[in-house]
Order: sequence, then structure tokens, then C-alpha cells
Amino acid sequence: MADEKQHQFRYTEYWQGRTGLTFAVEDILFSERSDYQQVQVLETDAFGRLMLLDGLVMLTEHDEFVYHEMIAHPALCLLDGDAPRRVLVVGGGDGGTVREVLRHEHVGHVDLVEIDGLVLEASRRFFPTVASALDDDRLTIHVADGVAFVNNAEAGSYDLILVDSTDPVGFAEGLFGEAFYRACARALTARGLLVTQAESPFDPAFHGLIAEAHGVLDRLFAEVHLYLAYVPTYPMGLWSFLIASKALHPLSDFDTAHAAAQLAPFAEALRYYNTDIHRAAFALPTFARRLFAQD
Ligand code: AG3
Repeated sequence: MADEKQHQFRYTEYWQGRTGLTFAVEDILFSERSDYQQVQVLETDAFGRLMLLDGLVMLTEHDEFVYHEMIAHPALCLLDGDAPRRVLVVGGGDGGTVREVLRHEHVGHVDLVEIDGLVLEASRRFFPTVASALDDDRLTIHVADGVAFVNNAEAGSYDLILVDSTDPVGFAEGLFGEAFYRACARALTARGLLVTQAESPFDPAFHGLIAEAHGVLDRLFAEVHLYLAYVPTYPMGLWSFLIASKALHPLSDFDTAHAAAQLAPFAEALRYYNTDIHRAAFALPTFARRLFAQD
């Protein structure tokens, strides 16, 4: 290529210290330490702005839509009826997940519980299109510990809980544990749904985590399913989510016409999720099925 740019800096997130993805970096826009982690924003050549938490890629401008649409819309399109919905987002201080949730007109109230105020601040400052719904009237932001928040939530008070966390290391580990999932089950209504990001099923380092989370959720919910999306800048690219419900099956209770009607007011804004992707996302490659074939 004739006009290939020269970059002074590169950043690599080394996945489990073995391999990784390297970004050519044009500028370092922000780097500060909070009480919890190092928060950094880089200007990359290929993916626009990139947010790192303790060196882990949280989002980039160019591919954040995949993860944020896929953590939010499958469950929101599954919720039946037209009653105003109450949603809790744990983590997700960048605002991308609540932006997607608040697109739905039948969402009446959202609580966002982010432990680190610096993530909110950095997102508002450097990712205005991701943070765009953080001032919505239907949203209440709590800078607080998600585990404690869910423990104190009233029983049956949410229709949907979305867990948009970083990797299960350090302070985020509690968000993948049995006690937390149990508290979520209690906080949900009888037809409520829980979705959690579940790392990459392609990386053996996360097999234990996915299988264990699946197993724990199986004991607490009637329906537990893994679904996939392709997020180019996350480790291995293939990413998974677990959806758990006390009553709803993500495919047999998915009403395409109802979902399409719900998406219609903002379908133009979506770039990944649609009703065909909803069904396709639950089709698992054989290696991924085998992760929890034992249960
Ligand atoms: N939360 C999931 C990010 C996990 C990525 N892991 C990694 N890069 N090792 C993303 C937050 C976006 N709202």
C-alpha cells in the first residue's frame, strides 16, 4: 500500500498474555487512575476512539454498536406486553447499553449502577455518541457497587437486569458469582430476564467461567441460553452472552411481528440487531454447545 501511515505508538491488549490485537495509535487522549482502575482513551487509526480499563478493551467507536445492541435488544424484544418496563443495568458506565435500552418506548425507568464515576466522566467527555442517553429523564445513575445495589433492591422490582461488566477479575468478579445471580433472580419479576456478557467461548481461559455461570443460572432460572455476536476488538472476536429467564424461552417465545413492531420506531438506528439476527445468534457452533453439554 502506497500511502500507509506511520504510527509512533501501538497498543496491544495481550489476551491472557499469549496473543492479542494491536492498534496503531494516533494519540493518547486521556489516562487517569480512579479508586478502581486505570481509565484510558486512545485515538486509534482503524477503530476510532478506544476506551481501556486496566488495559482491557471496553469499547471502540467503530464496533461498540455490536456489543451494545446485542446485550440489550434480544431480551427487550422478548419481554411481552406493553406495560412500562423497569430495567437495571449493572456496570456499563460508558452509557452504550442504556442508550440501546432507552430506544424502547415501553421502557419506563432505568437504573444504571456503575462503580466507577471516572468511567462515566471519560465517556461523556470522549464518547458523546455512546454517552448520548445518560441525561435521559427515564434514567437514574447510581455511582455504587452493583452487588450491594442488587442485594438491596426490592424483590420483583425489575423486568430486566443487564450485566455489562468488565472481565471477571478483581472487583468485577462478584458479578459472575452465585450470590449475585441469586440476588438478581430475587430482584426480577416472575417473567423477568437477566442478560450478562460472558466473554469469548473461543478462549479456553473462559470455558470454566461460561460453564459455571450457565450451571449456576440453570439452578435459579427455568431457561438459560448462550448467544453469540462478533465484536472485532474483543479477545478472539467471537463474544457470548447468557440470557436467563424464569418463564420466557428466547426462541419459542420470540414473536417476530411483535419484536419488529417494537423496533420499528428506531430500526434505522440499528446496525447489527434485527429479528433474523435474534434467531441466528442462538445457533451455537458445536464447540460452544459442548461447553455446557454436561448439564
Ligand atoms: N464490557 C465487556 C468488555 C469485556 C472485554 N474484555 C476484554 N477486552 N478483555 C464492555 C463494556 C462496554 N459497555
